[in-house]
Amino acid sequence: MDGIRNIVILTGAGISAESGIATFRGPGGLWEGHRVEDVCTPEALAADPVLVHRFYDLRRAALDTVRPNAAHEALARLDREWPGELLIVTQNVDDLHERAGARRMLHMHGELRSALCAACGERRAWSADLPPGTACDVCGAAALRPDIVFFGEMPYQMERIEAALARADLFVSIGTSGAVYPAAGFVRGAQAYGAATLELNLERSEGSAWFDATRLGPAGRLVPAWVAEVLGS
Ligand code: BV8
Repeated sequence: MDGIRNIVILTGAGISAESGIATFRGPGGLWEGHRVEDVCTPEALAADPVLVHRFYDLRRAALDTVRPNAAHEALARLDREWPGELLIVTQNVDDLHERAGARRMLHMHGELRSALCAACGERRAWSADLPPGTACDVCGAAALRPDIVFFGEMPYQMERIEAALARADLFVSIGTSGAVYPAAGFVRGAQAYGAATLELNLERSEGSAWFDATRLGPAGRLVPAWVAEVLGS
């Protein structure tokens, strides 16, 4: 890890698996009987708002029953102790990174514990159920929706992510299948800027061939070991 100063880390559902949050595309990777691609779209929201709001209400409520695991704790330790630049970009909409103490992070696909007004664009913290037609307390429109980036919608903070990738000396991907873009393409972007790339995943992913190195195993074991290694360097 010599010469590493600026790190970008991408996390996916696999980092939360050992906390008891099901992944999307693993065995039985269905959410309440639905494929994420079928309910995570603006069209699904328009066609069946009750179904889509309920899909996210159930996942939001489940956050009260799970805790960060050793992988989240290790990344929070890295955040506290790493003297160089660090950005944790999560595809996950759970709040386990924050609850473990991570600060230098962002949610590129949105957050369960946030509501977005489809009319005025305001967002606010939200922990309860969010029925369709809930009124926005800023503009008054009955237009609050889950603050989630659906397929076909632009992920959040892409400029900030791209700037961090351009400065990265090391790009690490943890617990993601590499199935969803633009996140799945970050490894190529980082490499184009000269970063070293490392994948930590339970199994080979769709992007494994692009990485300089891939370590296979559960994040709860691999991530603390890697953080100890990089802090020791
Ligand atoms: C956009 C919302 C453009 C929140 C999600 C064809 C080619 C290329 C791209 C496209 C294409 N057709 C369409 C597209 C674009 C599309 C896309 O990529 N589609 C895919 C299906 C082909 N992308 C989009 O639409 C994106 N937007 O492109 O906008 C644009 C341009 C201009 C103007 C406007 C728009 C938006 C994508 C975001 C969609 N929202 N979720 C939610 O409901 O959660 S995506 C969804 O998948 C989740 O966010 C999730 O994070 C994401 C990726 O899944 P993973 O996190 O990787 O989870 P998965 O289950 O797949 O894998 C888990 C991995 O963990 C596995 O590898 C497993 O082995 C591993 N694992 C399991 N246990 C462990 C473990 N690893 C370690 N330890 C363990 N214990």
